[in-house]
Amino acid sequence: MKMTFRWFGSQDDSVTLSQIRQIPGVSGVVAMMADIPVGEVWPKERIAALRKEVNGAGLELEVIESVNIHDDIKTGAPGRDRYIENYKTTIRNLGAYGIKVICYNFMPVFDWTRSDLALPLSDGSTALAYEQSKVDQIDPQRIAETIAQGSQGYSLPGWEPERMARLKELFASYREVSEDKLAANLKYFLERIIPVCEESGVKMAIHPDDPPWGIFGLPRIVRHAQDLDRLLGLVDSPYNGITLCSGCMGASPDNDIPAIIRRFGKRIHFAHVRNIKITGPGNFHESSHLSCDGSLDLFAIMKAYYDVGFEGYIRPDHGRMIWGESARPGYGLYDRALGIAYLNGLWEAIGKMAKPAAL
Ligand code: DNO
Repeated sequence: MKMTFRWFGSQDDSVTLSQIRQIPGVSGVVAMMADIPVGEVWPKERIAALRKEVNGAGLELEVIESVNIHDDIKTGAPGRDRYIENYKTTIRNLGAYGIKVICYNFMPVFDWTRSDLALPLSDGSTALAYEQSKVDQIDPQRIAETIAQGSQGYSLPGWEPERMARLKELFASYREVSEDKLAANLKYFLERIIPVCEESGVKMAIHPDDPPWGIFGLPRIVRHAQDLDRLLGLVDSPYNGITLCSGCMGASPDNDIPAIIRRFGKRIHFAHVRNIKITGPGNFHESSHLSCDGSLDLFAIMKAYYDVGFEGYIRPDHGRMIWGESARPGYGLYDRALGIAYLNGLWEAIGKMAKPAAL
């Protein structure tokens, strides 16, 4: 596996490349370009400059999270072909600068959703949380405001203000989009871009829906193992793969993450590994990465990755806010660095137990 760390760029992150470089075992960063409007081409010069900056800090840039998908592609609107052509150009441009994996999602309107971005935990830290009854009370048209209030002034991935300003229109555009229609639109998209991925050496890795159940009456198609089966069958190429987010899919107790890893291992190109504490049906909060702090067994998860011979990219995911750090919710330095130390420890122990050294 290759351990990475998500980084939002020098203009938009409280964490610096030199800090990331000092986390033991990290080979590279996972980056994005939040200022490029969804649907537009990522220019080569920008990618080259980003790569130079990251490489200059002694880190690799091989994963992008995310190149977001324009809603016209998801709804199958007439404008979709133009955005698909742009996406193909972006894939070619990224491939030309050594990008190996693009993480993306196919969630209508909203990317990840939470009811609280700073829930106090008993140890004095804060974490992101989701409580269904609270979400049910939020007017979907106003959720962007609720989310922005807890964002500490940082931009939040997937919550682009220009899209949030058009929520009413966006909701209307999904009115006729059933889950089957959404899956058909994903197939249409993948059929056109995967050949370009194959030529460019760039693998697509879809992120599951977060949380992995329907919200606000919008269709959802990446929630559980059956969905992953369907997704991989839409275009049967290794370039059509998965970002397996343990904390996201694991929020549904029906999703057995180690079993999912064993089943889909070869098509998982990017692993997000984090823990969550399920507190009731439809309710959870994020926790430290440690197994004993959450509902997921991180040893079993890492063991499954080891057993399938995982050689892809991995990163810790959302951390708690600890030690007085002020950062983008979920994306501070400290708790994610602790998460990496723990994941590396598990990996080393699993490897050494699998192949004990001769005494
Ligand atoms: C939030 C992230 C998501 C994720 C996208 C992938 O913290 O997990 O925004 O990056 O859904 O496209």
